[in-house]
Amino acid sequence: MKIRDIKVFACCPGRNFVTVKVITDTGVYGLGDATVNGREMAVVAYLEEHVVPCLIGRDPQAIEDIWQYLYKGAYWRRGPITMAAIAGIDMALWDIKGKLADMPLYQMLGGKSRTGVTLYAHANGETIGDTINKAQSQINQGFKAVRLQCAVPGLEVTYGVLGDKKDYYELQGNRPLPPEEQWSTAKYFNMIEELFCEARKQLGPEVKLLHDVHSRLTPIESARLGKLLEPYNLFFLEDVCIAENQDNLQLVRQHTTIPLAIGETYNSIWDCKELIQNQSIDFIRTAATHAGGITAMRRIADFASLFNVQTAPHGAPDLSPICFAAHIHLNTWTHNFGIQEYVGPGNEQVQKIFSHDIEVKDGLAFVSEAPGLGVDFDELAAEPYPYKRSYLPVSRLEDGTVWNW
Ligand code: GCO
Ligand code: MG
Repeated sequence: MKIRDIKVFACCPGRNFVTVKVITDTGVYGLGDATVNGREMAVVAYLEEHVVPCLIGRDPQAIEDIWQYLYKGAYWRRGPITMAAIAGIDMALWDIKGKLADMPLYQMLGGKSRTGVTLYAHANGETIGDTINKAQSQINQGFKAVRLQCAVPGLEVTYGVLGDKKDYYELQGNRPLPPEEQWSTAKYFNMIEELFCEARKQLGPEVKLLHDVHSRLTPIESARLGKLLEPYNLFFLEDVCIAENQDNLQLVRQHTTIPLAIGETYNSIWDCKELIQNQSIDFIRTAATHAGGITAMRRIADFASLFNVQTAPHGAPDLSPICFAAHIHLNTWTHNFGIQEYVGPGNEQVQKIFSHDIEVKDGLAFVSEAPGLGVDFDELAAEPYPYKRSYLPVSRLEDGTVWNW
């Protein structure tokens, strides 16, 4: 069996997605997600110019060999663009293998460790009251875990809050130049404790509460936040500070018992090796699309299991449903799985272009029994929605200094 062709699609059904389709000489094909938000066309060029020509004629069943060929063979290792390109191919090859074996991916990984995958929903509001009401409505729909994000009084926009936009697509899908947003750590600290204090009071002790700091704090500020929020029993605190220097999280750890989650931007096991082996985190948030595919996620999950670290894959709207499907398979198999982020099924166009039968009920996702990943891509339905340049925002402190967005 040989790879006959590889097609790379960039479409924008509300926001941009890069989709890889590996086609074999028998007609069986596989799909992968290779989307890097705000840098989509770099991955398309990397794939079309540097990867596709090397793979035509190869055996699509040699997944590990192709992964190593693209990783070690390129000399230039790691980095978001390289690893998303590898991920797109890797997912598609696992999809093909599943179709050939007539088995869903989770079965090939080792079978089920659980029946349903626990999801956390988002609640974001303009005020504390508004955020808690939205969390309540997610709980009413059956979610047992909710991430709370609230606008910071005194700042025009806040990460994770919609403002006047109707959904994440309108918020993130059409920004031909990067908007600039202000950040103030002092203003954030004036709001954040009250949000969780009120949420616990009003939502009760059972619901799992989560929060994403989106890397805005320094390590010592992160430690302070952890201590402040400890009484409200968070399930995890995400991206509390940057960990380019992996010791940062060790410093936070020395001061607080709040569970820590990090890793959505990591592109390889090397970015989280020390975080995991030093047990300076509790949840690793790598995504199949950004960390090198299913082959790499499997390795990270097994390594993390040695150190009591659980997986909590990234599930933002800039990961396509192909990545979501891969995560649901991985999460169904991974024994040390923790929780999956979930922002809903996507808009009508997304659902039409990427079809699957993953069932979401009472805050759990149930894996597809279809062979491979169990998701399809409708090329014709994607055609009316071509790629549109769109950026993530850039953050500045009130004095104009560029800060982490
Ligand atoms: C999350 C993330 C996202 C990112 C986005 C950037 O936890 O869901 O932080 O919202 O901002 O994926 O591309
Ligand atoms: Mg995040």
